[in-house]
Amino acid sequence: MQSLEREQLLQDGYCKFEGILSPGTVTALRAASDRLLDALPREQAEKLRAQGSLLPTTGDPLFADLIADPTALQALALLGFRRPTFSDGYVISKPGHSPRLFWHYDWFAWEDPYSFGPQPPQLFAMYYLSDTSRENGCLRVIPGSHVHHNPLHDVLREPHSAILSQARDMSIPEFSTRPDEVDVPVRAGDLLVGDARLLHAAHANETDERRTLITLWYQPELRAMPEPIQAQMAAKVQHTPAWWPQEARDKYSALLATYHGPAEPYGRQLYRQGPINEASCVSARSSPKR
Ligand SMILES: O=C(O)CCC(=O)C(=O)O
Repeated sequence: MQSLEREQLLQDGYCKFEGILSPGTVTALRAASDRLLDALPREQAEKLRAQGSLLPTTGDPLFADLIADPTALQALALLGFRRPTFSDGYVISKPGHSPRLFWHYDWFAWEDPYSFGPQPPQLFAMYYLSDTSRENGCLRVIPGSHVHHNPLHDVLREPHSAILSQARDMSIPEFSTRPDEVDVPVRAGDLLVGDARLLHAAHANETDERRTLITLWYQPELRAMPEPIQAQMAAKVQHTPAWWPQEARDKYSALLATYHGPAEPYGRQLYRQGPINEASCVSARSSPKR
């Protein structure tokens, strides 16, 4: 029998686990994130107005505990993924009074047929360090867009390009309000798991407070994927800095995605419509609105 969360992940492309982190852990993560964010030069923050800062989680060994958090790994096991691997993680912080985050996907192996199958090839694990709402920039998603072609796919350009990150032109489709989008507000300490192929964005942060999120990327079943994808995942791994304590290095290294075969990693392949989601596009268009 599959869990309700797994059902939602496969059907909608995301699911939520409430209260995975204790308030004490959230406070400690917020302190570690604030230290990294406060050290960031102002010009760098301005370049990333829409998405906010994007700092690697290798910046503090405390993040090793989060990446290997037993309760979070149990949640992944409940989704059917008992041996996930980890590649990279980021502290993403939207400053107060920052614009919307653009619509995008975070999967880049679209020339491989595996990318059109039902299995999530890669998962985001998102932990927001404050409660989120429309006011402070909660996540927005288009349910089902991880496996169904969506009209938005036809007009999206390179995700995370400078024009998008700097939010220079808010009239482009990447910043639009979509008829099929839904808000995904969470409480600090919840774990939001999603398929890397899912179309997602975030509301503007209209408050005075920074809204910080830690995004971790896991591969639920690395060895089930074609070798060029395994190589691509291993190539994006962030390795532990030498200054981390050995215990944190060991904990982190045990989860890392590896590939030692002959295949070349795929480059950054942008979305194209595939054979499976071509068919599902028709059913998506004719299905009733949520
Ligand atoms: O800021 C968010 O809520 C989502 C961040 C995200 O998806 C990204 O920056 O790729």
